[in-house]
Amino acid sequence: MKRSIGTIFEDKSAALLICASIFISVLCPVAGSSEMDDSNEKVTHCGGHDGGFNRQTTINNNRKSEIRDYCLANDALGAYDNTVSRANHLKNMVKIQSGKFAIGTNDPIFVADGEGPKQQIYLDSFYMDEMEVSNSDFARFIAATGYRTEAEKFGDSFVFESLLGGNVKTSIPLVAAQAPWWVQIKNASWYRPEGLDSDITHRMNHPVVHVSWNDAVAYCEWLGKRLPTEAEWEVACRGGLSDRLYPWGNKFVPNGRYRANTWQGDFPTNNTKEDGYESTSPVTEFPRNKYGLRNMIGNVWEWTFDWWTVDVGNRGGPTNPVGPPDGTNKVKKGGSYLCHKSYCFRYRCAARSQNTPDTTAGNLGFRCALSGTR
Ligand SMILES: *[C@@H]1O[C@H](CO)[C@@H](O)[C@H](O)[C@H]1NC(C)=O
Ligand SMILES: *[C@@H]1O[C@H](CO)[C@@H](O)[C@H](O)[C@H]1NC(C)=O
Ligand SMILES: [Ca+2]
Ligand SMILES: [Ca+2]
Repeated sequence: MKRSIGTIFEDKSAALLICASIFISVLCPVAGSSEMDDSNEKVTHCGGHDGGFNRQTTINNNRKSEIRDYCLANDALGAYDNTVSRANHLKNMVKIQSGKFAIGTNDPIFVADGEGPKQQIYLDSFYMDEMEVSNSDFARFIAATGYRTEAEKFGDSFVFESLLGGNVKTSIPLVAAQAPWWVQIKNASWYRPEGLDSDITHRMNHPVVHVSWNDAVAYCEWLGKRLPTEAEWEVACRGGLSDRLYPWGNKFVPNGRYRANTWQGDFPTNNTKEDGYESTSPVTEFPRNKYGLRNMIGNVWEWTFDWWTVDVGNRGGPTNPVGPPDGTNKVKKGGSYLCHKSYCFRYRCAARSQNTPDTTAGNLGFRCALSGTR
């Protein structure tokens, strides 16, 4: 496998520690989850899903029992109810009714990305997670399955340099001359986002990062869900508005109030954090769009189902498009906390970028979707 280091940048073209995390997420079900729980009317078809465990064969059973032993010893899994947890995940979704939608734009900022032209499409109804998948959500998945992420298997992942502690910084090779702020950090993974001396204890309600496309698919399948297609993602992002840059309109900071976590200041040296965050923010932060979705742009990039192509004619047609039949990279959408207007103005609904499915980085996460009729 060859990871696409080259495209993780906001690019110029424009099991003890694990268990500690799980332990925390289980015992203290996350700031923000009370808010997540108030949405129970929105999903009407919650019962009867059965197909959540397709990836069972990928699970490392030894590790699974290790985690269980440890957690049981610490009475963590005692408080953990897998059924309830999965039902809650299904509740935290909104339904987007079938219909005709426009995606893409006739005013592309990055023409080479295939942002345009605008296309008319039809989508069947689907459900979309209201929020990015959080560390707490992901910890439950690991606790229940023992799944081992690709970053853990590779033994490293990509981290934005200024988020690293001083000791780590001095001993690491830069990833690429044209984007020296990305560094490949040994042992960086979802529960140690900046490497061995980091943890997620104080960010259980932040989006999970350092998860590959394959990891994202495994998580969604565990819940009987799937990744959204690019078209679904973009329709969800637009929140029922047409021809707008952002999920709420065209003005990035309406009434002086930030609605997304991106980069303010000078990239990559001076993050002035006017939106309140240097790195990730809680998945519950920032207002919802009209569909009830948060952080469709900013915070973390989100994997979609589709293979990447810039050719609009090869994205699966006008009805429930699922992208080209094959490819090398998967489409990611929405931009991240590292996106600055001068450098990566990709925190727009029409914007798109790509990575190979095994790529992981500290600004790349996901949310899940579900077909409306199954
Ligand atoms: C760090 O990753 C290496 C593989 O690159 C692995 O051999 C080692 O056990 C890991 N260390 C810890 C503490 O997880
Ligand atoms: C960062 O930018 C702000 C706003 O332009 C400025 O006031 C501040 O001095 C800068 N900080 C550094 C370290 O350059
Ligand atoms: Ca920010
Ligand atoms: Ca996002």
